[in-house]
Amino acid sequence: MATQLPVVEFEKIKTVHQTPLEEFYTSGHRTCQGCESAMVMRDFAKASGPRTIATGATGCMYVANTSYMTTPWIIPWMHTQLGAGGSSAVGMAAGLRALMRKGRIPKEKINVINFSGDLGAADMGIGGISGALQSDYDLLIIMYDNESAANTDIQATGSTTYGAQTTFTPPGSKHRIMHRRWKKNMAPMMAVGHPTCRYVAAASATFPALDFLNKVRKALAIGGPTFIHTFDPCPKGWDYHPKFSRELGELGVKSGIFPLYEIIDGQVNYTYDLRKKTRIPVRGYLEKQGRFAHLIDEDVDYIQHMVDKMWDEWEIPGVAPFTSGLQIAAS
Ligand SMILES: Cc1ncc(C[n+]2csc(CCOP(=O)(O)OP(=O)(O)O)c2C)c(N)n1
Ligand code: SF4
Ligand SMILES: [Mg+2]
Repeated sequence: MATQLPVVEFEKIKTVHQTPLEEFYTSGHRTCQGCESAMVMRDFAKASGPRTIATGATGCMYVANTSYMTTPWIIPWMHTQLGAGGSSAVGMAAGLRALMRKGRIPKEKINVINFSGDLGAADMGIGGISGALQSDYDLLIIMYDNESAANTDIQATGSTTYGAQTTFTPPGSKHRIMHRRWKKNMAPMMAVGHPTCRYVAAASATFPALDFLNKVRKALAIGGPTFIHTFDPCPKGWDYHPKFSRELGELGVKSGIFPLYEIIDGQVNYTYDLRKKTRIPVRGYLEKQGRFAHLIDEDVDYIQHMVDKMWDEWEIPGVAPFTSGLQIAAS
């Protein structure tokens, strides 16, 4: 039986001035200048507050945040193996529940948050995350997506944008495009298959302001197993000057290549609703990044076509591609 915990109200942050000043991820890290994944760390810790325990799968956000004898974490933090994000969160939540049931620690809501990178979550750890989202534990899994295995020098993952140059997919004279897979649609995949998971979101740390902070709060307030996928420009892997990180996040959202939404109890709520706004051409997003420098017009047109299809033809625009139009003939 699940231990009944006191309900904690997480207030919505309505303006930038209402953002808590306290930091729980602070100096002492060695992430690159302009690293948006580091912003994701800072923001989730800020939004969730001091009664939080984090587990982090191997990746940049483990390695760059735990250089020898230094760490930016103020909240308790534990490293877990690459691909073990889901099981580490379940283990942590189960341990806390057992300690509370036995009266060893007071009954209170302690936020259990796992962060895993795109390789760690969408590829290697997808099974463990699925198991965690099918549990009845209070936990939040954040897939921070810098679109590569960044820590090991930018290898392609299932989350890398079509056409991107990575160390696994270098453009050559014979094959201009080596990465020919379309990005995995991770958040809806988690929402569709896990009825126990009442909150799933796709978020961006810096555009629009407060988007991610409030999504973390909503996930924790709704409780149970929850999942957020973030969109994290990475100056090293995407090959651009660090000063453009926020701008690239904005261009990615405004071009529609990374839709922002929440799925709460099966209801889709667009948090930057591109059904009602004019999308900017995806070219403006692609041409600012060295990883796409080898693309020619027909490649950009193809990516634009795929993004248009997502928004104009999908059953749930930008979220899910299913249609119910298929007629199966009765024999
Ligand atoms: C089982 C296992 N395989 C490979 C590695 C080597 N490795 C360490 S970090 C990493 C990349 C992780 O990529 P991602 O999850 O996207 O996080 P990022 O580095 O991009 O932050 C790899 C392949 C490992 N630590 N463990
Ligand atoms: S390589 Fe990318 S994800 Fe890793 S620390 Fe640098 S900017 Fe951040
Ligand atoms: Mg990554």
